[in-house]
Amino acid sequence: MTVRIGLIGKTNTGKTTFFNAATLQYAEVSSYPFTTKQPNYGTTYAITPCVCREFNVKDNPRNSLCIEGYRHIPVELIDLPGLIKGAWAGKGLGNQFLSVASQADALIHVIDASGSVDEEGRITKMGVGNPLADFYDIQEELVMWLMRLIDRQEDKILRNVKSGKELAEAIADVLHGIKITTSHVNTALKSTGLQDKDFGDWTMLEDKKFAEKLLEVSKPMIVLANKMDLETASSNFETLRESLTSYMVIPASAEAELALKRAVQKGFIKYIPGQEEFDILNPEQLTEEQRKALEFIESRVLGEYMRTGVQFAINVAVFKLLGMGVVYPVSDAAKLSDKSGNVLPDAYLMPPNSTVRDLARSIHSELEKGLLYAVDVRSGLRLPGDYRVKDRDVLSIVSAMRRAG
Ligand SMILES: Nc1nc2c(ncn2[C@@H]2O[C@H](COP(=O)(O)OP(=O)(O)O)[C@@H](O)[C@H]2O)c(=O)[nH]1
Ligand SMILES: [Mg+2]
Repeated sequence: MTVRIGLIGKTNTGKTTFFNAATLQYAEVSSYPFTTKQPNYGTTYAITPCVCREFNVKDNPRNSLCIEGYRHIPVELIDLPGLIKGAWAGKGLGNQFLSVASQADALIHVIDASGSVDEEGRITKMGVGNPLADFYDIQEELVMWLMRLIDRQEDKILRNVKSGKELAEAIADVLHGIKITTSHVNTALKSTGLQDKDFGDWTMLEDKKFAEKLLEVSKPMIVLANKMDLETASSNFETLRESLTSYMVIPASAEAELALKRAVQKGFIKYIPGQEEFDILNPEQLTEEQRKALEFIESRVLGEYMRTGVQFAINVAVFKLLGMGVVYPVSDAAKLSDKSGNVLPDAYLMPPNSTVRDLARSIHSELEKGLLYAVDVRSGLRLPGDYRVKDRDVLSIVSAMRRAG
C-alpha cells in the first residue's frame, strides 16, 4: 500500500512550496522552472534509521533509498488547489479539491502562521491575517463536504440497512471511494453514541457531529504552521499550538526547505532533509546574496526551530499520525537478501496491527495464498501468519507457492 498524504489549506499558505520542496529529488538535477504547472502528485520520502547499521551490512535498496544509514521510503504527496469558503457548495473553485482530498490517508493542513493571507486567501499585510480562524474555516469546509456526501446517499444507506446490512457497513458502503472504511465508521458511530439510533431519525446536529468525528478518524491531520521565517509568525504559532490541542502543530518554513534543496542541486551545500544543519561546500562559488540567504536560514529557521519542518512533518504524518511501522522482507534469511543477492532490498510501510499475512499480500497475492510462516531473521523464530509485524522487523516469508521476499 502506498501511503498518500494530502496537502490542504487556504490559498497562498505555501502548499505548493511545501510540495515542491518535499518532492524535489537530489538525484534529478533538472532546472525547469517551478512556475510551470506542477503535477498534483509527487513522491516524497519518509525517513527512518535503516536496519543496515544494526546488521552491519552494505545494503542494495530496490524500493527505497538508503542514505548514510537512513532509509528513505517513498510516499505519495498530493497538492490541492486552495480551498475557499463555500467550495463545498460548488461555489468558487468547485468541489474538485475535496474529491482529491478524499484520496488521502492523512492530511497536512498548511497554515500561514505569519498572517500574510486574508480570509479569502489573498496576500495581505503581514500579521493582519488570522491563522486560527483560517484553520477553522477549512475544517468547516471539510465537515460540510462529508456531511453533504452522506446526506446525498441517504436513500442508499437506508436501503442498505433495510436489506440487512449493519449501519456501519451501510454507511461505509457509500464512502469507500473516499478511503473511508467500516472500521472508521464504526469508531465514529460509537464515539458519537449514534450506533443505535435509526439513521433516518438523525437530527441535523447529529449529522454534523457524526461527520466531524468521521473526518477525524478517517483523515487524520497535522497542522503545519508555515512561514515561520517571518517575524509575525512566532506569536501566531503559540496561539495555534495552545488552541489546537488535539492536533500536532509543527512549525515550518517550506520556502527555506526549498531554498536548501535547490542549493543542494547546485552543489553549494550538503544537506540531508530533516537534519538540523547543512555544510557549505564551496563558499567561493556563492554570491553575496546567496550567502546571506543561507545565513538567514541557518540562524532564523534552523537555529530557532532546529529544522525547516518539511521532512519532520512527513515523518510525523507517516510514523506518528498513521503509526506506520517499517518491515524489511528478505528471501534469504542468512544473507538478508533477495534471490538476486540484493541485501535488504525492500522496506515496507505497514499500518498498525498488520500481520505477516498482510505483509505477504502487499508483496504478492500468490505469496499470501501459499503462506506457511515467516522467519524472524534476528531470532530465527517461525512466526505464524497472524503474527503482528513490528517496526524494524526483518522477515523471510515462506510460502508453498513460492519462496520470496
Ligand atoms: N516567507 C515565506 N514565504 C513562503 C513560505 N512558503 C511559501 N511562501 C510564499 O507564499 C506564497 C504562496 O505560496 P504557494 O506555495 O504558492 O501557496 P499555495 O497557494 O498554498 O500553494 C509564495 O509567494 C511563496 O513563496 C515560507 O515558508 N516562508
Ligand atoms: Mg498551490
